[in-house]
Amino acid sequence: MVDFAYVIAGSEATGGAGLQADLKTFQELGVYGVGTITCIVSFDPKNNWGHRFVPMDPQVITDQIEAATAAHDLDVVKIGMLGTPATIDAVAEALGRQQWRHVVLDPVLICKGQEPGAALDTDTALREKILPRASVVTPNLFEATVLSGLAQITTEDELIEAAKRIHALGPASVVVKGGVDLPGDDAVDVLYDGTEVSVFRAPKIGQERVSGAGCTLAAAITAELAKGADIDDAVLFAKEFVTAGIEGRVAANTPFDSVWQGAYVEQFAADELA
Ligand code: PXL
Repeated sequence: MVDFAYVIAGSEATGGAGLQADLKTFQELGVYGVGTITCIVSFDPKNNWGHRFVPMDPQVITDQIEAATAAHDLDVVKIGMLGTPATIDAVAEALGRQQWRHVVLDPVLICKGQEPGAALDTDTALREKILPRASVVTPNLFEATVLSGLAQITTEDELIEAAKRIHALGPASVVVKGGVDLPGDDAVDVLYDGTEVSVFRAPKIGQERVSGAGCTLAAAITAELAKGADIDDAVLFAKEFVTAGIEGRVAANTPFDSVWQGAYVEQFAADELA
């Protein structure tokens, strides 16, 4: 029987990030995806592709979660962009209504186009109401800097220190992603589970950010956990999956390319045929 993976996240209208990237990842990895929309981001091509952001009515989020969790016995969920204190409250309340085997949190902090004041409230609500419920949290360099309170993160040791500080805020495991912004030739990720530190590396592919990379990594971790993998194996695999997706990225009229979630399976099929 097929395993189920659930995602509660924002819609990103170009298809590169957010719920769209999550559901594509789930499908590629052979799990049945179920999605709940928290907010809608529509980049504005007339305004330098800036973010236009509209949160869902919290009741509509609650209704979607009610429908999804009544229809299916879901126990592994990914949380992506939530958007406002009110949407965070609705999601936190719903998360508390049942037991979860895993809650994978991609702590999407600020979205351009939001008021800085509102963003601060949102960060605080995320930190207080969602982060402690996470079994895995996957901050990027910026999010790890904000959550850890470190002045900066420029080395692998600082990446590890950030992971330890974020672990102290409640989540069971922390994956801090160095990405293209951490100096060095490799894209370095650090996993800390409260006892052990594991470091994952892959050579950087260019120096440009690719849209959907963070979403895809967290979604791939979620899919692997849904299938029964342990966290170490899930992170190791997810890094391979997203690395293939970055290599196979698709160009767009936006200023950035997008991850192609089909690249891993294409590469795997090509290897099988070779
Ligand atoms: O990549 C972060 C992200 C997540 N979720 C949504 C987004 C974005 C970035 O644009 O729009 C909905």
